[in-house]
Parts: sequence; C-alpha cells; structure tokens
Amino acid sequence: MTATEIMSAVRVGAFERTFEAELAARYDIAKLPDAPHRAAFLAEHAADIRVVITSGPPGVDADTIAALPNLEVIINNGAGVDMIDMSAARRRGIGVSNTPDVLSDTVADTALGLILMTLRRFGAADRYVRAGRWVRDGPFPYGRDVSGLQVGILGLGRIGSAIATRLLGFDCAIAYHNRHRVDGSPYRYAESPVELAESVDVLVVATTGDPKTRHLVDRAVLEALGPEGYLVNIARGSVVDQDALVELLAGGALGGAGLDVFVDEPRVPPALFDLDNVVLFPHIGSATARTRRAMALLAIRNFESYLNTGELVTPVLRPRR
Ligand code: 8YV
Repeated sequence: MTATEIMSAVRVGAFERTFEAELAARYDIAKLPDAPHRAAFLAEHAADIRVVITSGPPGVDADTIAALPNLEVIINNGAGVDMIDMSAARRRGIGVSNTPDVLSDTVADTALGLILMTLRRFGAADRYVRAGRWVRDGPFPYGRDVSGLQVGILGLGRIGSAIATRLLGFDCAIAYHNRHRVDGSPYRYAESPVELAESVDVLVVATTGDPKTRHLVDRAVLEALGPEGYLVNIARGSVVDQDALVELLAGGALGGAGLDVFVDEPRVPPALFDLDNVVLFPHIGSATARTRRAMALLAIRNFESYLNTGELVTPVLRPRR
C-alpha cells in the first residue's frame, strides 16, 4: 500500500516511534522544518495547512499557530496536551484532540509499579543482589508495607480512578482532591492538596499538566506529606515544585519519591541520582507496544474523522467553524 500524500496537514515536533510508523504507513505528510528552512516552507505552504499533527517536544507554540492562518485542528498523539498552546488555539477556534482512555490502565500500572518500588525499595534490592552485597553485607534493610496504607490521589480523572481501583486490591484507603468533588465517588474528598497530603502516607499526582496545575504540589504540600510520606508522580513534572522536592528528599524531610516525569525532560536533577529513597523512570507511563499502538490508532482516527466529517473523535477543544 502506498501512503497517500496529504497537502493540507503538517507534522510538528518529535514523533513517538509507533505513531511515526503507523502514520507513515498510511499518509505522506510533510514535517514542519526547523529554522533556517522553516520560513521558506511556510512562505510556500502555510496557507494550505488546515491540520497540525503532533506527538512530542517542542510541541505547538503560539508562534507556530500564528504562522498557520488557516489552521483548523491540532491532532495530538498523547493524553496530555501541555505542549500545545491551548490559549492560542482557543482564541482562534482551533480544535484539539488527544488520546484518552486507551492509556489509562497502562499508566495506572506504572503508578502501582512506582509505589511498590519506592516503598519496598525493590530497585535498590535488585541492585544490592547484583552488586554482591547480599553475600558481603547480609540481609537487605526493611521496606515499608503498601497494603493497608492511606493513599491520596491528586486528580481523580480516568487515570487517577484506574490507580485507585488497583489500590483497593491492596486494601488501601483512598482519598482525593480535585478542583470539584466527583459526584458519586466512594472516596474521601479533601478540600485542598495540603489537606490531602497531611492525611495520607502516599500522594499520587495524576492531574493534567497545565498553567492551572503548575506547582499544585508546592513546598507546603510536600512538607505536609512529611518524613514518613511518599510522593509518586506519573502526571507532569510541572505540577510539582521540583526544586523543593529535591531539597526535601535530600534533607530527609520527605520519605521518598517515585517519579516518571520531570520539569525539563529528559534532564533529571543529578542530586536525585545519589538518593536511595527515590525511584526514577524515563517517562514510560504509557510505554508498552500495545498501548502506544492504541494511542497511535486513536490519533489517526481523529485525523481521518476530521478530514472526512469535520468532527474529532476525542476532542479536548472542539473546532469553531
Ligand atoms: C507519552 C504521555 O509520553 O499521553 C501522554 O500525555 O505523557 C505519554 O503517554 C506521550 O504522549 C508520547 O507521545
């Protein structure tokens, strides 16, 4: 099958590899070049472009949106749309789609992995055996039980709910904080992130990453979690005050942290590398072959649906026409 050339669309930013392959198998779509070739490309094609397809950094900023006068929709391969300037899109009536639901279970599994690894120190235990220390130094230090703990979920959306469901299997008591109480939720509601943090053993961050959630987990929240408390973040690095996090972890004022996301990925604060109470993942929340394929196919369905019907399948913002 030869890929169909689509002149009304352009690809922007880095592409996740499964998405890249699935899209290329179907469509031949130009990539928006970086400077210095961008200006010439835009001079020739900008007026024809109705669709931007994106998947990763640097995303779609206000300048890119402004450079495309006839842009109608942005198709994002990923649940989080934080790399798209949503205010600029909203002002222009540009639609934005994402890939919700298909990744919730996989990301929730990652959160459970981080909780177990951080509290039971499974990563450190594995390194202990490999380094020959079991023979040399004897039994590995005790960890902390996960079963029966109080866990707070910051952001009880699709992913947060999937995390909570899994934790019920560990007999954990679940509390949450959202901007609004979730109707019919069986879990205890906390009025603020600080109130949530001071009442739980583990705080799991599962919010969206956007200007409104920036530093929602600030120093006060981390201090409320305290030296016996743990932070797990599978959302976005921007939600947590990373400098305060590093400082409190290093000083023993926070028990530990399991982190899949960071402020300036792929850069991770080197101070974290030396801490044994921290588990670090390279943003692998949704990274299984099956889930990445499901995400890619949903992004492609949004693209095709828009071309054929003018509607997005999973819109975050509906296009205004
Ligand atoms: C991926 C994610 O890293 O969906 C998201 O928002 O953070 C992850 O699933 C990313 O979308 C891959 O393109």
